[in-house]
Amino acid sequence: MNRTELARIAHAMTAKGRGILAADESTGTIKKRFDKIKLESTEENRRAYREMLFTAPGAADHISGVILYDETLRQSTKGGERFADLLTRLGVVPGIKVDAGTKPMPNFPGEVITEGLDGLAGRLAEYHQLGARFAKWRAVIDIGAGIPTRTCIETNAELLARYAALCQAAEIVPIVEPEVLMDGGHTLERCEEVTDAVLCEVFDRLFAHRVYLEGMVLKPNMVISGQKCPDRAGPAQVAEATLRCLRRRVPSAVPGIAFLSGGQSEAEATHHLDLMNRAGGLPWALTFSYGRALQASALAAWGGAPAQVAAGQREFLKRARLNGLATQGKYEPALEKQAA
Ligand code: 5MM
Repeated sequence: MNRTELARIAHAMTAKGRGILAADESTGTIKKRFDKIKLESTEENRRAYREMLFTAPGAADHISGVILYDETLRQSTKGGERFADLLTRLGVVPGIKVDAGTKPMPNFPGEVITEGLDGLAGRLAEYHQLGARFAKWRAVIDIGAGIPTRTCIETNAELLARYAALCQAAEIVPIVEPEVLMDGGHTLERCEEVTDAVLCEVFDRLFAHRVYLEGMVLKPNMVISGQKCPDRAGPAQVAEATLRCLRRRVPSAVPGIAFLSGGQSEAEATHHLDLMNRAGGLPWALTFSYGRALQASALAAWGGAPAQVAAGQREFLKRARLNGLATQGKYEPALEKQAA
């Protein structure tokens, strides 16, 4: 394992002013996104959409890395440049989603386990050759009546740690993503309790598997009320509870934390990140690794029309720029009113 190189990449991924674009929607997920704009999910449409995002002028000023899906890592621009080469040329680190999605956990109704460890060492070697320098694995923890169970938390944490160790052996920085979902009617307090337990277990297993903390990036949920909670907590409470939870559970050796947006609106996700960075005095960099909160407006503006590429890129650049400001605590909600 080349620790110096792992630490260098992890730092580059979480550098101030920049963050990560999660464009690793699997074929099923991107189809759902395209359904919303009434666009068929063909390989060419998926390629064209990703090209629109990756070639947005100026976006690389605010985007440090892009998480790709297997298909996308093998695709190229219309002009024939491989996406991984294009991103590297722009100073953006290419990454790859390596989990194989979630499956129901036998004997644990309502809970899921992430698959993808079989053959992972071989796949990582190939991905490295194709240009990927970091990877992502997402574990999903749902909150509901009687869940999550200890067994679900422990099993998912163990899988995350084994994945992270395999990545580092292949000189690939692991993004460790334990996502506590914000679906449901739970309170912020319940989300904090579950997120705390999950992060505690994840770092216990990372330690047990001797994962080099300086060479990884954590991608957690924010501590937030469930979408259907009748009395949702405000932005200041979200920022405060999230920082309290992370300070308790994330060692300072971890260079950076890149949040998922998890179903928050674009503006909400940016505002929360900004408030946390305004707090200052944090031992790790705090940035974004958003999927929907970076892409929703861009996808709608593009709509699958070649004539709308520039409009889609403007929306993407706006979100990238505002989130870049939020990593520095320099975002103002009033900036949302400015044209893309
Ligand atoms: C880009 O979305 C990813 C979805 O992957 P699947 O198709 O396998 O479900 C997802 O893992 C994403 O990287 C994170 O959840 C962050 O995205 P959001 O939209 O929550 O910011």
